Amino acid sequence: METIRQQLAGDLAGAKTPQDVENIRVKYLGRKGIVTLLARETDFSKLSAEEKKAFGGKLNELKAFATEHIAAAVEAAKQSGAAVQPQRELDLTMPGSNRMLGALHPITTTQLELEHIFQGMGFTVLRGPDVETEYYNFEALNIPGDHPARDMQDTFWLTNDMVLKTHTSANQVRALERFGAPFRGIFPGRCFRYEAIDASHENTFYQCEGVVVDKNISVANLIAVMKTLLSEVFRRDVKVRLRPGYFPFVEPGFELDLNCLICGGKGCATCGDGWIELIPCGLIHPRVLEYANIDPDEYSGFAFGLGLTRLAMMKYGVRDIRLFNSGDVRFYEQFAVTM
Ligand code: FA5
Repeated sequence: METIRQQLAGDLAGAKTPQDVENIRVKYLGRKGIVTLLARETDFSKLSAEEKKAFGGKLNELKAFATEHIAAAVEAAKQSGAAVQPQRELDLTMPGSNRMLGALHPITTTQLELEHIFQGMGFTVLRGPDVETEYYNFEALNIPGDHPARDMQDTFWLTNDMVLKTHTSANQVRALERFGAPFRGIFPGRCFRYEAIDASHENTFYQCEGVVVDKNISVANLIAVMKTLLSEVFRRDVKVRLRPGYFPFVEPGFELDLNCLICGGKGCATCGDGWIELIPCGLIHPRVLEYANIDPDEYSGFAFGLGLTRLAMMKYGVRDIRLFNSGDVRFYEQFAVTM
């Protein structure tokens, strides 16, 4: 009986729910419960008067112990049950459960915006491959194998002599070969360079190339398109500067720099001297048109290679380019746009 008493106390201590307590009650005091059977199945006729008295007394004690402790546990379970009860009721004033929605990455948002702006100016949007031939990435852009300009873009070479596209200019001749002249198109895409990474340089970043080929295209057309682009993206006055720039696939070539919108042009860790190199551009070199089977005596064109990731930095005030590829949801959540 002492063993039964200890076992019962242990079971009650482990009971967590009203149902647990009910199961214990049945186990000990139910019709076939341990205590019930002990009383029913003991053959009292075989016991002496003193044994009957001693055994009966202990049995009654055990029954009382079981009844009392189980009743207390039932009460306790009821009380805790009562406490949780209201939470199960339907509360119509509760806000609905919040579903987490995916959102567009700020670079994607910027890219879609650019596509929209350029489509409004009659440009076709095209995509080129990330893994590119040496021919389209360099040769067809007037950068032969021994040309020092190859050093301007540290490149990831694959074992099959292909490269991870170092710039979206690699799409220029591909597109012109396919569509011929006249042509107006942009090619947003990912670029890869073996770079020393810092606040404004990544090894994987986005550019948006633009190409216009038609009769009598001049620098004036190029500047008009750049102005429209910048006013539509920023929707306020921004300061830019145009300076000569060298790229073998344009002649003349320019660098269009944006006055840094993070420091207001004072100079900071993002821009260095107050200016961000944003859109190199120029008139397409006649030799590139020839590579694309377009007669440079009949047609001329301009091209630009906008730093899309840097544009997103300026647009959203992101000081460090590394945040874009960081995978840190806390960063992305700040720009959440769902479409
Ligand atoms: C080029 O890639 C040329 N293909 C651009 C061009 C196109 C010139 C058409 C003339 C005509 P550049 O290496 O400067 O040029 O890169 C262009 C832009 O991409 C830079 O101004 C900058 O905004 C961005 N960029 C370049 N390297 C990185 C980098 N490591 N991380 C982030 N952005 C970069």
